[in-house]
Amino acid sequence: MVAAPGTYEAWSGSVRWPDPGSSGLSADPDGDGLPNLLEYAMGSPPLQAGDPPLNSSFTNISGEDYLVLKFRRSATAQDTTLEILASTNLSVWTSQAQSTGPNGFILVNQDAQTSVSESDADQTGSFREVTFQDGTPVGTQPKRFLRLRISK
Ligand SMILES: [Ca+2]
Repeated sequence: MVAAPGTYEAWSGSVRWPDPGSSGLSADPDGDGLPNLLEYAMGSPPLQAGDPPLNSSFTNISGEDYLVLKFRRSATAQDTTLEILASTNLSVWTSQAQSTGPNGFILVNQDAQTSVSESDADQTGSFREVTFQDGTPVGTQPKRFLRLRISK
């Protein structure tokens, strides 16, 4: 049986896993802290440890700093859901934006300053560079956190 294109199973079938136990969704055969599901969804090599394909920064708009999250995602995966969430206390998280399968991110939080954009940065059509800008100025909160949740 051939796995359907754009699925984890098809991706996994294209990797030369060192042993059968290293191909699972939560396995981390290169030991870089990214389980295979994240390597798949973010388009990073599962057998070659590297920096996490995600970084955060600030942008200043009219004197206020806002958190910015940038990461790469697969543009071909059909079976993943990516969600950006925000929190002020690491216990209550609110959804900010979501993407299902190859579809672009849709804003859940409609705050005026919240934005999400995607580009075909490497011009291959295989990946999207996602830039999310939080809509809450960090100066108005004691703490502010963003996270990316990936599920299959
Ligand atoms: Ca890994």
